[in-house]
Amino acid sequence: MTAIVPDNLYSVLRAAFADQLEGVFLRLADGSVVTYGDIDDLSARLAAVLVEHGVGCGDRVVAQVGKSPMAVALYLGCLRIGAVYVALNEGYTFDEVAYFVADAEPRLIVARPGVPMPAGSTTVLTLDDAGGGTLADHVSVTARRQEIAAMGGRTAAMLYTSGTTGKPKGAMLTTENLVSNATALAELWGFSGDDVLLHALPIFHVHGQFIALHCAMLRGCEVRFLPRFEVGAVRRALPGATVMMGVPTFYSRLLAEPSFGVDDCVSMRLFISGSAPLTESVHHAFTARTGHRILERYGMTETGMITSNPLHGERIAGTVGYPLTDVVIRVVSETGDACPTGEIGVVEVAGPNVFAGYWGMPDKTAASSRPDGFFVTGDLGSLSADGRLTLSGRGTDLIISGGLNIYPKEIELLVDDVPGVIESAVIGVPHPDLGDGVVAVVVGEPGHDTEALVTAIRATLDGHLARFKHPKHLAVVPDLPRNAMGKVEKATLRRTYAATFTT
Ligand code: MLC
Ligand code: AMP
Repeated sequence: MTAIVPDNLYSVLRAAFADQLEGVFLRLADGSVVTYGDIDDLSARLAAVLVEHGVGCGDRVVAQVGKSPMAVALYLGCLRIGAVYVALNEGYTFDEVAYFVADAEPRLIVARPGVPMPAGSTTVLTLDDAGGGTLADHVSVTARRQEIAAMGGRTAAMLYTSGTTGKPKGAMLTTENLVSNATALAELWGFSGDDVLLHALPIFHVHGQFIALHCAMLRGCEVRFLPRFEVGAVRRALPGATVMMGVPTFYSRLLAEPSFGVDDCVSMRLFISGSAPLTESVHHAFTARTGHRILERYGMTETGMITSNPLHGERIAGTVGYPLTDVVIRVVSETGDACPTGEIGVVEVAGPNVFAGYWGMPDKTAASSRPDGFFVTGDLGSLSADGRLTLSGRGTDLIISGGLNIYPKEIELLVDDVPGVIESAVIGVPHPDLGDGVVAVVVGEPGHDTEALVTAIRATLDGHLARFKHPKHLAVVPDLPRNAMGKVEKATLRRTYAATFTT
């Protein structure tokens, strides 16, 4: 039976925390708190400010802002009026933001003060990391807007995700996607009103914004809201916390502290990891040091969470567990047939968590799904006899660095344009801190000055490409390895540069 999903995500969250209005929602690093009642009031005022600025149901609001209670309230304010919240990575450059703005055609942009925006005639309001700026100025003089939009927009939020060859695509996430996923996870991971969630993730991605915040709001529990992941701050916030969600880098960085251990984790009941592969060695080292078995789960922007290791039962290192409630997965071969148990193929997924499509790109939407509705993740994996999924890489060249996706093509196109470069190949190789580290292998024109070429490449990337995507190592070589078809052999390059960051 199909569940009836309310139209408005905020009304679902509001109903869940309705008896917690006096309770703490966000506890900031300086000890100040924002209660559920405060956020309800603030998001209502923000909804009014949005309406005053002409934002209506279905309109996009682009936000490239820091992590603050006001940023959370902005998201919730959008939900209240059915506007589509589009969060952008804070590190994106003007050029990158220009693409997103041109594509999303927002009614309103909210950005940090002093950061130039490619806005054209679109209104820009500012929001600094402390919650100040012109957005806050409007909020302070605007009356609370009482009603929640009766009809939420079908798309609640849109997050951009890149492809191997093409431009980034806006993944449209509906109320049903987000409600079904959060409800399943809050249940599966045993969230209760007594939990205290340690939140050190950015809030411009599925992980920190939807998974973490929705789980907390559905149970009305406290969130220790840190501006970013910093080991010292996280260790100070751990006592009293019960759950932490993180990318694998969080765990390897904690382990890199010799004094980190059992005493840090006395109040914790659950450490969750995802967004990138958690190595078996980190999983085991964490257990040895703290007694906690990290619970690894798997997801992506277009689908939210897909599988999870169990809360009770065996959490197996190197596996990502079983499909969530109402989610169906299958592993198929190149011919589209289901793979036998244990055989590696492409992971496909169907369920209420699967997105509505790519914004304005029906062809790309169609190309990403099968006629029977299954979404093709592009991840490779295999299923055990009892339905447990083990991932084994991707069918594409995607690099995942510190939980952030980086597409080689985007970097190669920029590098290839630098005068003096003949061609380039960008790869990800093991990095002890970030999982994958980006390496650019470049062929220069005959007679080039290597140092000058490297400087020119770095200068080109500056300003065009968010810093986290910049190659951590740049090698200039006479030629690239190719197969008989003339295609660059990235597997060979990955082997050649495998030890770049580990020795
Ligand atoms: C920052 N830098 C990175 C980086 N993060 N470089 C490569 N990979 C990264 N992930 C660079 C900066 O550009 C800067 O470069 C330098 O490192 C220092 O910046 P910083 O801001 O001080 O970095 P740090 O705080 O150390 O951040 C690392 C991190 C952070 C791992 C803590 O990236 C992070 O919080 N990652 C989580 C990402 C996330 O939430 N992913 C979920 C996606 S959703 P320079 O050159 O300027 O010095 C998803 C679905 C799912 O995938 O399943 O969840
Ligand atoms: P994104 O497009 O940013 O949502 O990234 C989604 C991708 O992250 C997935 O397609 C996977 O390749 C990867 N991913 C997420 N969780 C895990 C995990 N637990 N293990 C391995 N890869 C993961």
